Amino acid sequence: MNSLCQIYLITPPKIDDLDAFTSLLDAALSASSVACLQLRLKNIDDSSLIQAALAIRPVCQRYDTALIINDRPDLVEACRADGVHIGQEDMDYFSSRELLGEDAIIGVTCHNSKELAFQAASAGANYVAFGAFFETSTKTPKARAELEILTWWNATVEVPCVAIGGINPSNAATIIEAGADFIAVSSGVWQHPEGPEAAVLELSRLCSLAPS
Ligand code: TZP
Ligand code: MG
Repeated sequence: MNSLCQIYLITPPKIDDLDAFTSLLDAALSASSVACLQLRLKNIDDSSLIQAALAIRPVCQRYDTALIINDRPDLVEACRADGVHIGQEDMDYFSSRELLGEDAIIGVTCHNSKELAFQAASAGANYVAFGAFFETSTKTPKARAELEILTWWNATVEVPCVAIGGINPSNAATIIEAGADFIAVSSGVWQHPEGPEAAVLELSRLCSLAPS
């Protein structure tokens, strides 16, 4: 069954001021419904990551946004998060599931690979992530993905797919129309010239125009 595409927000790679960020996040989440927030911080020690998660968690709860920790199934419990996003080089799906239990959300990076996505979905992943769809300065992506994989996945498999990589309000329409269940966006929100709130609002309008 077709359903509306949803927003999957990713934090900036670095948060200098947690108080300022939680306010900014509050404004962004207040603009429109955001399904998930992925805490994706690079070059950070475990205790600072946990501290950031615990500061962000109440804001996510206020707006009914699931908190997902990037890369680190082992820190999900300490972060009191809802789940984890694992890459192909992180703890594997089965070990992550065993650690976190049936209720946790576990998403898996699958680049542009139908095979990796089938493996993850049949193992029980809650979502598979494809990307990068566009140029991005947030990460040096391991692969570039084509729109076709979203359309094919949407028509073939029930497990939702997340599209990631360089998505912003100016290019999201093609991704949504191709069949993404979620659009994962970082810089397109945090670096939007009119601010994160405007970006989230614009993305949610695009989501409501085109059922995926
Ligand atoms: N994986 C592929 S591209 C990417 C990740 C985590 C970065 C997403 O950030 P942005 O700024 O939305 O391109
Ligand atoms: Mg990763």
